[in-house]
Amino acid sequence: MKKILIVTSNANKVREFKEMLEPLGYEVVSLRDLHDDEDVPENGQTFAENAAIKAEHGAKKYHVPAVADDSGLCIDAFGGEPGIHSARYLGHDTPYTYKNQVILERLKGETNRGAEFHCAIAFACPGKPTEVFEGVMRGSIAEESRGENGFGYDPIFYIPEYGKNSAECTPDEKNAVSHRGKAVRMFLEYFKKNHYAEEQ
Ligand code: ITT
Repeated sequence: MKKILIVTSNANKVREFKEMLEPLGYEVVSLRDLHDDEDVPENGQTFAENAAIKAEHGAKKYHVPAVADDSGLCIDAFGGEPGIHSARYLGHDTPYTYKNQVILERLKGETNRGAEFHCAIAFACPGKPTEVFEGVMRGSIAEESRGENGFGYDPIFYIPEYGKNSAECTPDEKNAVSHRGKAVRMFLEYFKKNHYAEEQ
């Protein structure tokens, strides 16, 4: 089994990485599996910088190649916010039902509802330059929250390709078009091309 360390404590990200990587024969190990709850300071200015900070931290700490994901929702009418602050927006531990409700309230009557999810995946290998792969999913903020799947802002994110909100999509539907799905596929191509995919 080929192991990939994902430097995240977000269980939903882990689930999505597993959905995409396990069928290809990879074993996904996360900080949760290592009982590591250290909070890595994300003080970068971009998704790519923050992903690199997290991946390099993990690679250095565990002396293995490590992957990290930094992602978020950018809303046009909010000038791209919450963006890299998506996890902390309205409070880190605030339930997403509340965060999503606040966003819908703030956009009431707003016709400019464009938005996009961004994902930067960084791959840090000890002794080598860090590589970053970025994916974007363009859509809009729905008029109402719908769906039980996914996580975070998925219930209020409308995906035009499917004509429904992200949380109404099956995991396969979401992963096929999502910011994370696109970045994971770019990462995998690089990973295989550079022969990292050997047994570890
Ligand atoms: P780690 O840093 O430990 O990976 P985190 O949750 O703090 O976990 P981020 O700083 O990258 O991760 O914040 C990402 C936030 O963006 C996440 O908590 C969600 O609120 C939102 N987000 C990212 N991808 C999403 C997706 O696919 N669907 C819904 N919301 C998403």
